[in-house]
Amino acid sequence: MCGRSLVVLVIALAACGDVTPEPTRFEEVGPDSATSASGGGGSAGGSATSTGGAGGGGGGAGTGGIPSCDEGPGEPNDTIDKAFELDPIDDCDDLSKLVVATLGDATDVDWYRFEGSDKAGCVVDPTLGFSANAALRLCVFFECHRGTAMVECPAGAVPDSANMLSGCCGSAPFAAGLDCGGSDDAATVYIRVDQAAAACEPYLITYHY
Ligand SMILES: [Ca+2]
Ligand SMILES: [Ca+2]
Ligand SMILES: [Ca+2]
Repeated sequence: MCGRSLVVLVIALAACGDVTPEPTRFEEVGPDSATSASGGGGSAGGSATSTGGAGGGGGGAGTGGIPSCDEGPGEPNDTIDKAFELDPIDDCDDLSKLVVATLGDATDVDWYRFEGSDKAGCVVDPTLGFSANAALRLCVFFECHRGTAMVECPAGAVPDSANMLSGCCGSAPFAAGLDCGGSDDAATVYIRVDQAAAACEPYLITYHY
């Protein structure tokens, strides 16, 4: 940058008056611009270093960060693609499905998934309940087997999305409305539990479809 502005200055000076010092000046600018190029290389090196640092941080969170209290099905289950697969259920459900697990700390995220099928004569009414001593966030996201999920979040729950899937989040039990746009409202249902207000927070989720 300094080299360039120097060139501009030199050209401006040259334009203003005598032309004699011109060749000598350009000899000086050469090494200067080389220096600024090597400065650019240095800044590229800096960004490579910061990328390396971010990678290291991810590794630490993935493996070393699981507290010993963090018990539950499928741990580590901190991303949607690592969601623990629960037994499939249909919409003639008996309300007896539950998951018992623990949020290890404020950074722990627990993902679960199940297949919900739509049978004639029963109602698709995906409902999540939970009990825990401290506050946490409970979310549900839907992937319709056919069609696009139209999700309705009841009062107290807010619309949210994960991995392009629509859903709802709440800090109290809620029943989401789901419509896949056709006669079959079968869907893969993803449940996410996170944002524990306390470390080593045990919780119990009930769910039905
Ligand atoms: Ca049902
Ligand atoms: Ca957990
Ligand atoms: Ca987890």
